[in-house]
Amino acid sequence: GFNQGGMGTVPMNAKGENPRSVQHWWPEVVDLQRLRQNEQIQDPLGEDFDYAEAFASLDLDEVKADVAAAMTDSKEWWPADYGSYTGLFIRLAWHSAGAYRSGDGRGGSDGGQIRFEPLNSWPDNGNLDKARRLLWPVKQKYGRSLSWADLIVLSGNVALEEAGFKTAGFAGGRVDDWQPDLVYWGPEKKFLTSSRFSKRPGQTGETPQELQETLGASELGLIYVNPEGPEGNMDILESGERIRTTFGRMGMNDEETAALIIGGHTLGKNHGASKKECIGVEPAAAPVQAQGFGWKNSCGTGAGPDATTSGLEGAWTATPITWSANYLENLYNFEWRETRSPAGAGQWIPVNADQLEFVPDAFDPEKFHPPVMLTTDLAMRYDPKYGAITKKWAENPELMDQAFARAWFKLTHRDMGPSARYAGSQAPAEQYSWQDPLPAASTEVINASDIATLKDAIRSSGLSNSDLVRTAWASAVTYRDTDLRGGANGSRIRLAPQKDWAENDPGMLAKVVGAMEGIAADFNASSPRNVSIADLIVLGGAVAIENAAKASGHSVTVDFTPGRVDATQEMTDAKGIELLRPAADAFRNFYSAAARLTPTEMMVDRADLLNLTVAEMTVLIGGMRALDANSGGAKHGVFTKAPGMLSNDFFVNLLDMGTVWAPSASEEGVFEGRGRSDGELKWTATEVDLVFGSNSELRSVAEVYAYAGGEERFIKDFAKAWNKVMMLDRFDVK
Ligand code: HEB
Repeated sequence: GFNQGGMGTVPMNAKGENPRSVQHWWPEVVDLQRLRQNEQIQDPLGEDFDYAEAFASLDLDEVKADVAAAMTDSKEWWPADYGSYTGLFIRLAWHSAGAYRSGDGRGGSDGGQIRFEPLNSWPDNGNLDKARRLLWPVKQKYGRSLSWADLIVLSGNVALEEAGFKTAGFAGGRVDDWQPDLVYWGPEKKFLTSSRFSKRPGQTGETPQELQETLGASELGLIYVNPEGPEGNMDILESGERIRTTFGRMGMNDEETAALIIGGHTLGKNHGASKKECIGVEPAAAPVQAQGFGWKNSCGTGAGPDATTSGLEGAWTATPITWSANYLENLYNFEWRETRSPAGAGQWIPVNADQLEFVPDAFDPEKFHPPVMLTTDLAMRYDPKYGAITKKWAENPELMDQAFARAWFKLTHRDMGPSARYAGSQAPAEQYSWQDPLPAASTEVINASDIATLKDAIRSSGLSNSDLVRTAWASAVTYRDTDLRGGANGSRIRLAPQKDWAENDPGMLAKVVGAMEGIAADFNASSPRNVSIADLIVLGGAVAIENAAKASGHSVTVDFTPGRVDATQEMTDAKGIELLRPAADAFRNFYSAAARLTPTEMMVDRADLLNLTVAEMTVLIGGMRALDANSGGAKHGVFTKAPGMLSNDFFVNLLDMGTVWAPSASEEGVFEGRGRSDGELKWTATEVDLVFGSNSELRSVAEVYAYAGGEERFIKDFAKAWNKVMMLDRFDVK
């Protein structure tokens, strides 16, 4: 592909007289912008608007009929291939979902992020600006009851269904964002400039190669891999390895990956009629009169038969708008040779192509072409592992159809979180392991007097405040607001792999869980209602915080909403859960070699995954330190003479000019605080403690909690932020 745009025009609004960020001058200062996004009110639909409810009230069949009508309503400004936007709509849905990466849950269809830069202008998303404009009449008709994010995925489903394919279903409930997510998409400064598959040090052979953790694509600006093959070399086997790595990063196995590629390329075509020089800049760089359209093609009619997107050209099957098994028939029945598209891109056609002109032209009913394959398509046959799978499907196309239905549903729904978030009447009944399923909630939830009884039982269990807080936090901190996975519900903290994570202090954890199981057994034997371990773990945290506040002379009630359930090991996908493991958790002063960023950056990243604001992050760190809740019982940052008591000592002592800080001579990553006058060692700390004194924005919030008389406010805010974290995954309650 060559659709990089970038003709060197200076965007009309870039005079360079804009304010510059702090990081422009001092790149080393931590950027809190991601958390600022969490505190802005940014929804023009109104704060009280309940999207899932609005969506559920739609007549989904009517909406689908409207999408189907738009799909065959060919516009002269972007004429439909074969009279239908089938392929375009599927590609739109796939690219909106396909930027998802399982490492941190970022990307994906939720939020409708493909509407915004950088995704809107990614080279790989060429001409998807047209696809969304074609859907605008449907979006306009349903307004706020149909989010762009839902409409984009739905359009892919409708296209598949209209083509005759039976999908697994569709769930709505994706809430639109109104600004781009701040995502680390990669280190590069320019799109499509370098491959990320660098060789390991000392490695000589061709494969395997590494891709930096959490990134999903082989080059910046692609959804996954270069269609022409690695770095444009038409190396089929190497291409197969890269497909495996990049699709693996989105949590797809070989079977799911092959099904997606085969199913996707059963329909639609490639667009590469014109030369690279014909194609204008991407939407973000286009002049205002282009009204959001990019990639203006100045050759021929610029669209229809002259359309150029990837620069590759041709269709894979004889049935580009009808579902069929023709992709695998072609892949296996023919031998393939290299050729070039009119635009000059490397692709493959059958060796006897001139005898195989059975693929219809997109516009001229008299014309026929040979089928084409991309280098990545040929990997579906020649890569030994993909080949073993696809060979079977070639003989049993209905197995491929079933695999594609499941994989497509996963692709387009996997960043929506648990099925409790699904809206509308057309979601499949089947539960999938990637949804992190939970058992049904018990109909009768524990009541206020049960909660009082259980709190007494926890109080007399002999468990320390620190252990209760540590355990509750560990159970909740796996939550990721990016793909709505993880969290305390299900109490998967009791199960492998979480129960064995070193930072969860397995011995301590087993003790707390054992005690909770005892309390639950006693209670459930004598009450008509049942309490879950998940609820008890969270309630334990609340009890500990209330106790610890009392010990410092304050009375606070931590909100508690019962109704959590306990998952079983069987319903837990251990490999999928392992992806939720925090490489660092500043709240427990934990940092591991697996961390990709500095301790402070990891803290901000985790706070962002927990949807926290700057103030919430600050108050939680201070409170957790006072509660002595560090992983492994480390004392770093526990700036108090009374650990386990809920006080604002962390802030008061951090800001005390009587302490001078210096890196420890013996322990890397640790700092020592000594009395300014006597040189006596007072405290130890890590970077994530000291940054609340060194960073000017964080210090300004730390000051609030260190004010004389600031402890009351601190405890109230801490309890509130704590409950927010405990409730992050409660999609079952409004
Ligand atoms: Fe695809 C198209 C590549 C996967 C679906 N793709 C396409 C193209 C290319 C590609 C280059 C052309 C574009 C234009 O227009 O020019 N893919 C690719 C790659 C991969 C893929 C490299 C990985 C390996 N796909 C895929 C998937 C899916 C798809 C997974 C789904 C599921 N595609 C698609 C479609 C189309 C495409 C539907 C067509 C579009 C139209 O028609 O427009």
